[in-house]
Amino acid sequence: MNTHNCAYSFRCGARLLDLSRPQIMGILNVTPDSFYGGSRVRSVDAALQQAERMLSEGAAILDIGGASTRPGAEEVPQAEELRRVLPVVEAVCQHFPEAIVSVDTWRAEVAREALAAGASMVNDVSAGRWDEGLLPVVARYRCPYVLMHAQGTPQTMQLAPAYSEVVQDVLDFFIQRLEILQAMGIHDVAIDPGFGFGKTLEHNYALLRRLAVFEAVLQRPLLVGVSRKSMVCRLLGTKPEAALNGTTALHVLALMQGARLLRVHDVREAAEAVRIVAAYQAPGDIAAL
Ligand code: PT1
Repeated sequence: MNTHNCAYSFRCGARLLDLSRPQIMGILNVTPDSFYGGSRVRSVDAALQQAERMLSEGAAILDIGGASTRPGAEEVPQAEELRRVLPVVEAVCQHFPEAIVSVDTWRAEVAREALAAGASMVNDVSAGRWDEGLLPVVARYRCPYVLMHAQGTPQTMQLAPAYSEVVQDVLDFFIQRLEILQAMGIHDVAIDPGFGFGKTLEHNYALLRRLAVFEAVLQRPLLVGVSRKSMVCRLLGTKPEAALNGTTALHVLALMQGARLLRVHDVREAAEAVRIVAAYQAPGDIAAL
């Protein structure tokens, strides 16, 4: 299956994010309660160390978040989210000007301040539905935007996920939201099915099985976030700490269907998966990969 060479690229501030090859977004959680402890940092210094490591291992983007959105996470007050995220965004942008910094937030004010501090992408699990001010901020900054599907909110989304047909329902959702983004002049958009956000194990695997359809229909690059999630842990009976091998297997399946961005805790392993799949798909070019 070698039909995924469409040359997407996003302008991120002064840098260009080239998506002709898959790129890696490293997860930097400035939270005390994210579901995988390995991704948490609790100081600016620790964040800078983590950032340096992820960049050296091949991350193009660092996704900085200050409020967990895993199932069951409690809502974090805006002032607290700002207090966590802003110093890290500032420090990472200052120390690593080559990095593209994305802010993982659904709040307009957090996005605005992060963009003003040097972030150049917004990753929003709410698709602009939880804070009506968010999309206008993205439009004004003309920055790339990750449009993710979620059913419900982190507090309630795993109680009773229900769809008439999950792939069709999620596709319909993206078509509707893309129309709104288009009308606002937001064009650099990555599509993310939102694995684990109001979905059963069956829903998650149904979406992964049909991933290629999303790019074919929507004509946007796909972002996939499966790193150490329950999609791996519940299937294999492991904890997030033991879910790296399963995560890599899912990354390969996603890449085979044309995923362009992997949002991951483990950058080195994800970068290896990208190279393996690239070698498989372009045998003539193996030496260059
Ligand atoms: C994601 C994502 C995200 N995931 C994007 N942003 C989280 N664009 C935070 C579980 O089932 O996939 N895409 N930001 C983390 N959220 C979850 C959800 C963590 C589900 C764990 C699970 O274990």
